[in-house]
Amino acid sequence: MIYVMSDIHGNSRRFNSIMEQIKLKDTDTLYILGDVIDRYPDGIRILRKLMKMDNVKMLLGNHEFMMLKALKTQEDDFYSPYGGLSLWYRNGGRVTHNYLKHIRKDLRREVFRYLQELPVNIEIEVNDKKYLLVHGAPERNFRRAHGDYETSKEYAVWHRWKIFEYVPEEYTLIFGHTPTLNFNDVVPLEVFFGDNAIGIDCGSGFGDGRLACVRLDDMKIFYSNEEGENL
Ligand SMILES: [Mn+2]
Repeated sequence: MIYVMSDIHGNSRRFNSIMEQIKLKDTDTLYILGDVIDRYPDGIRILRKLMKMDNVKMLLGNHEFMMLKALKTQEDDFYSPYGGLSLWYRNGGRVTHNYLKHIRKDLRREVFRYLQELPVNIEIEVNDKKYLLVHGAPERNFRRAHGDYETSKEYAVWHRWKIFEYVPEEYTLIFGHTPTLNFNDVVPLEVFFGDNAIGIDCGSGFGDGRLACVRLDDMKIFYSNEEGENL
């Protein structure tokens, strides 16, 4: 089975709730569309768990991108920011940074090395259907974009794909990054299904959000169990 999840944002309670429900097998694959870290405090812990799982494939999110940019990754000057620290902190990065300061240097380096290698888009096929997995937007749309981004990588992790924007022929886009309340005005947030796009960020990084996971084989959706939801 193929599962897709995004924007966990350090929330281990929600992450564990999904993992208990999907009971991932060695033969399954779980795609994580970035933004494992920041906002809630357990991002690095979850990330290290995911790194050890052979059946997990991850995309870089803008939060991991921000972290890499904000911190020098070479051991000698790990703590010296070379720009972007304030941006990262404004976006919930302080808890992640504090956690990183208290783990072993070699573990930090492992995390950075892993993140630096991550792709920003992945194409997959499930049941003869093609999917383009992205955090923010298809990297190949970069040329069509104006302004704001220096590289296609930066564009792919930061840009918020909009419903009228291009999706490559024959593909269904699966994206995180932009909470689905921008597409579906429902409470609690739900996975959004458009004509050729599926939005799966249900706001796990926020108090009133939840974490979603889609099983592409049969489009079954799993949501984190939230306290008080049955009241
Ligand atoms: Mn994001």
